[in-house]
Amino acid sequence: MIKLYGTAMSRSARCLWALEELGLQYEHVPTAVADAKKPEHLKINPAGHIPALDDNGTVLFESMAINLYLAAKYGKAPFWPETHEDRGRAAQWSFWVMTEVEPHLITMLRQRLLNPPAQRDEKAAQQAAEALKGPLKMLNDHLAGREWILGKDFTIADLNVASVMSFAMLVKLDMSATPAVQGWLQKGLSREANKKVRAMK
Ligand SMILES: N[C@@H](CCC(=O)N[C@@H](CS)C(=O)NCC(=O)O)C(=O)O
Repeated sequence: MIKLYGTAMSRSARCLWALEELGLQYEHVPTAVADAKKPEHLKINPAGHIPALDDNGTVLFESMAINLYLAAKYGKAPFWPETHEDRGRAAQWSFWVMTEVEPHLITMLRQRLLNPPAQRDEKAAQQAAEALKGPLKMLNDHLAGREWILGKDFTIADLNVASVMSFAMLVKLDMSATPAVQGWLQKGLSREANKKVRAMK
């Protein structure tokens, strides 16, 4: 049995989305963010974070690694691309969004939503929004003339990038200067598999 640890109100949502897109049977253990450092969870993920995956004894952490693993093991083309070149591109976009986009969106989340109101710093949120302009423009240029990141089909690259970019909706990031990103994100997040995850605990 596949087990996915982590509440859907966290980065675990992206792995739940991948499991749903792949149509896999799995058990969802909605470990809370606050429980990620508890001894029982540290046995599963010594890094003390959610999500974590247990695929019949193969235990993995890091959301993007989990998703690339699931897609490679259980996915078919086009979701898991057929060629090594497109698989490389899927990894590229996944690492890009994790390293160049997610840290700024997390800053915005903290400063606009997660921190107690008295500890929020709107200036830091605005600096993060400013830092996102370059990456967003780059993605916008890439999407021009393409339906999805790798071309005409929705793939694991779209899922991984859109799952991070979904934080932009929560923090009300102004994306009006990047309409291709806006349209692509709406389309990706409207998929049934993602809507199902959004209704989970
Ligand atoms: N890079 C990791 C980050 C995981 C992460 O920081 N998860 C947060 C929840 S979204 C967490 O576990 N926080 C609890 C803690 O750090 O104690 C991934 O993508 O899986």
